[in-house]
Amino acid sequence: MVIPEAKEGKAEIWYTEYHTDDLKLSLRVKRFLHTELSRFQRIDVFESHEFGVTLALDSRIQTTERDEFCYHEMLVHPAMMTHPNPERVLIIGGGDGGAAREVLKHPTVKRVVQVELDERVVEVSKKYMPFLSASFSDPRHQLVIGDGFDYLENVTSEFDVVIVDSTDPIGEAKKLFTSEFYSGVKDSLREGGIAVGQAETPFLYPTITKGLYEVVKQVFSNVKLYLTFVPSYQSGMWSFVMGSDGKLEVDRATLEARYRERGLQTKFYNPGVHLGLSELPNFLKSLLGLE
Ligand code: AG3
Repeated sequence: MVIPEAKEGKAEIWYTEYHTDDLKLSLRVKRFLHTELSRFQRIDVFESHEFGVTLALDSRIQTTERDEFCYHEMLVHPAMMTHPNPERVLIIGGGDGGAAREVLKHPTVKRVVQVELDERVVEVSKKYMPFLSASFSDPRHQLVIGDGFDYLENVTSEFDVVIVDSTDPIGEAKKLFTSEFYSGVKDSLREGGIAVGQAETPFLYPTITKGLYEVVKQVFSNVKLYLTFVPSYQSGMWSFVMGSDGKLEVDRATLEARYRERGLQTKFYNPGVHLGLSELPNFLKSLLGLE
């Protein structure tokens, strides 16, 4: 129900994500849409005044109607555009459907396999976030409900791009930040394949970002950390790590040609933004030992 404004005074209901004793992130709630405890986690969907429909898992904001494009486009397109012809793509996690929607924008894609642990996230997203989950009905998309880590045990040389759209490295998602997991990801890639995973905020949690960077660096010959902005995530500064045994740099002319040929429609990503990802602020260069 919509929370009515008080006749006198101001009634305020806030959804608060806790970080440190000195930092919390709160969104004022317009109305609650859904709350449940699934087998794996607590799932909340609410409409917030600032960000619109918002999905949170175990009290951590996963995505919002207003800024989901900042995250999903930047998770998906740098890797997809670095690959000359991505046909088969694996998504691990991402049960809301936003990553799949972006992958399916590339007409080169013949098949997307998505392995999501919690079926309830998919169902809830279908109901409340159709702008993300509509891609689940694309005939090229196949949903597997299960553990991404286990799924990789039986997959060899199948995919051109693997996208890891995980929650924070807590509980079930912790193992998606390990070298055992990324070794499995590497085995699942065909020649020249590219992996990318969300790497949290290096501003607030540099050890997590650096940890994942080191893991990916250990497994692949080439590694690249890049930054984006996601206003509804703590600090707004977010990072991703790409790894490949092929090359990770693409020149402007190639990116522009691919962008045009694939007919991509995007709100955040473009070839110029992509080229800028190769540059990192000094504090991150020193965090990663790149100076
Ligand atoms: N997955 C990464 C979200 C991490 C956000 N963390 C937080 N708010 N504490 C997003 C899933 C979207 N498909």
